[in-house]
Parts: sequence; C-alpha cells; structure tokens
Amino acid sequence: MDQAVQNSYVEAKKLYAKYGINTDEVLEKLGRIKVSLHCWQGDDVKGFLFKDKQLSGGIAVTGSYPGRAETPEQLRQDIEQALSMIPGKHKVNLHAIYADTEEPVDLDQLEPRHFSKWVDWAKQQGLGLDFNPTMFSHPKAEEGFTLSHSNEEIRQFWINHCRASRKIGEYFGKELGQPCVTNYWLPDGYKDTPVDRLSPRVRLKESLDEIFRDEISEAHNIDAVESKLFGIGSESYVVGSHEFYLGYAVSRGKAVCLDAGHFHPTEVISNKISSVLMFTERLLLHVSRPVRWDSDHVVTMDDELLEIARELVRGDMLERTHIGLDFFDGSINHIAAWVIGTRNTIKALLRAMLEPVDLLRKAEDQRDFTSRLALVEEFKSYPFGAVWDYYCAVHGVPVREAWLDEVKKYERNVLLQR
Ligand code: RNT
Ligand code: ZN
Repeated sequence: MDQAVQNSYVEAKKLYAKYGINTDEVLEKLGRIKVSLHCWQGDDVKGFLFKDKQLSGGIAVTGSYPGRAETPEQLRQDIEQALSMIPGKHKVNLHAIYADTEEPVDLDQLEPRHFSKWVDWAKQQGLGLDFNPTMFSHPKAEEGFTLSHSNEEIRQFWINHCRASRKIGEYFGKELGQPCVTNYWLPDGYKDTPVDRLSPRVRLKESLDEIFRDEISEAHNIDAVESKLFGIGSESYVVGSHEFYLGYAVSRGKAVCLDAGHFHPTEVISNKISSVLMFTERLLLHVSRPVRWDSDHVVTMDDELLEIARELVRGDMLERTHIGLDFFDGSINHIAAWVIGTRNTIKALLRAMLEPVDLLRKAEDQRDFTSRLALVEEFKSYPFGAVWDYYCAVHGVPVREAWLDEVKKYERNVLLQR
C-alpha cells in the first residue's frame, strides 16, 4: 500500500479514537454493506427485449454519450469494470427487459431460464441480484396505465408479468443464496385532474393482492413497492402514491421503497426512514438525486445523501434496509456515473459511521443543543477522506480520483470501439 495513504490513516485513526471511534471496526462493518448497482445506468434504460421501443412511463434519459452497452455481454463487462473501482462486494439490480435470451418472449411469458446467464455470471463474480418487473416501454403500457388499467385484458397482462417476475426473483434468491428484492414500480397516472381517483387505486390493490397470492420465502424473495409523486405525463395524479403504498405495505407485510427523487421538492426521505421502519420489517431505498423535474440525477455527496446515511447508521437500521441506486445520466461516461454515485453512497455511510453518535445523542438528551451543533459541524472536516482512501487501498480499488484514468482508458479501448 502507498505509504502516504497508510500514514494518513494512522493519524486519522488516532483522532477518531479520542472519541471512542474504532476505525478498523468501522471499516469492517462498512465492508459488510451491499449496495445494489442498477443495471439500467449502463444503457440509458433501453434493455434488450424491445430495443426499438422508446423509453416511456414518464422517466427520461437525456444525453447521447457514446459507448453505452448494447448487448448483455457488453453490459456485464461494463458492470465488472465499474465494480472494479468500487470497494466491497455488492449486488446488481436487473429489470425484466434485460433478459438475456435469443427467444422472442413477451413480458408475461418470462421465465427464470431467460436470466440464467445473469445468474451464472453473478455466481462467478460473487454478486447478489435484485429484480424489477418492467411496466413501461411496452405497447401495453402506452396508455399510461398498467396494473390499474380499466381494461381487464391489459391489467391481467401486467399481473402475469409481475407474477413471472416474482418467480424470477425467487430463482435469483435460491441460486445465489441471498434474498432478491423484487421492486414494483408502475407509471400509472393522469396528466390532468382526474374525476375518479379511487377506482384505479382499488384496481391496483386488487392486482397487487393477486400478484402476491402465492407464498414465497423471504429468504429468497422480498417484495417492495415504490411510490412516486408525479412523472412526466402524470403530473396531476399518480395511482401508486406514497400513502397508497405505505398502507399497502403495512397491511400486507411488504417493504416500502423510498426513492429520493419521488417526493415534493422540500420533502426528504431521510426524515421518513425511521417512521416507515417502525411499521414495516424492511425498507428498500432508491438512492437518487432530484433536480427540478428530474428524479434521477447521479448521486453526489450532498446534505441529503449524508442525512440518509446518518439515519441508517444512527438508528441501527442498516440490517433491515436494502440500499439500491436509481439514477441515469446519458450525458457522461456511463461507467463513471455508476462509480461516482456508488462510491459516494458508500462514502456517505462511512462518514456517518465516523461520527461520535453516542456523544451527540447524549448532548441532545441533555438539551445541550450548543454542543450538538458544534460537534456535528466540526466533524464535517474530520479526516474521513484518509479513512476512505485506506479502505479503497485495502480493497484493491483505485484511491481517490485514480479511477478516472482507468475509466478514460476503458473508454478509449472498449467503449469507443463499439
Ligand atoms: C421511476 C422509478 C423506477 C425506475 C426504474 C427504472 O421513477 O424510480 O425505480 O427509475 O425502475
Ligand atoms: Zn426508483
């Protein structure tokens, strides 16, 4: 290891030790946290089943940065490249449209075997897999409604797709020996003010109950439901609102998925985590960054990211929380986007673990808000960077921005040759 990295770590370790923070233990704990890398950042949410179909469902990728993955092999190669620059052992999150098969197969006919190449690869790489039914970018989603559609045939098609997806999730979990989180997000909603808000929600509830009818062990598959406030084309009403899914998840024993970009602009998910986990067993996060109309910018080290990490660490909620990423930026190198967002997410967790939580809690309990504020602010410039660099070095991934050169090299040698 680079001597300067080692020396800085030793110095930082002493500083944190003064507050009873054992940095070695912190790094061990950090190494056990898995982040689920979303495959769709690698190809601008196109997938492989319906390549000519435009992205729909009110989500959008802007930018045409060259080199995006066009085949499953390319996507896996790119994910491997990204993971080689991210410390730790993680998971990969697939959408149904990323099936790796030569067969022309529609979404309601998908079977585990259409994903066997992904499973073989995940085993070989030591990765877990998560899953999502794809309820957009499909002719049957064109009217903007899926599981809550008033047309029975269309609604049934989507129910079948979700039931098939859940079996694929179970297969992932069984094969890989760790649970797959299958997350349900659908775009259903109206551009303009509806007359009837209730009926689509009643239909969605019925669809979900049917999808979840069969018992599946949570050792293999965990179901999560993801709300949204609005999308492009569903500005006035979204069927699967936060209240809808919170009620659904609590009453049915499902996990809530909180996407950081799916709430009012001044509302934050960091303030929801503790409430939701009081009434549900598990939580799924879509770590993302909202910017004006877009809910999916690359995750940066902003206040909200740090606050999310603090909540999980301080409230000891990491064990019950599945951390997924959800952003897509087509204007920058696709692999760099993954690396930046994932490294930031892990780094934020590290920063949170390097705070004197007990001391801060004590100050708060004693109503010493002066000390609380003073210490939180001073700890913002404690040398967490030195601990992070050491962690990267120990895990054999590039230290600091050294990864950027590797991405540029990969871009020249691989991406631009596609
Ligand atoms: C959309 C949701 C959803 C998607 C992915 C592709 O607003 O956040 O999670 O981003 O399923
Ligand atoms: Zn999301």
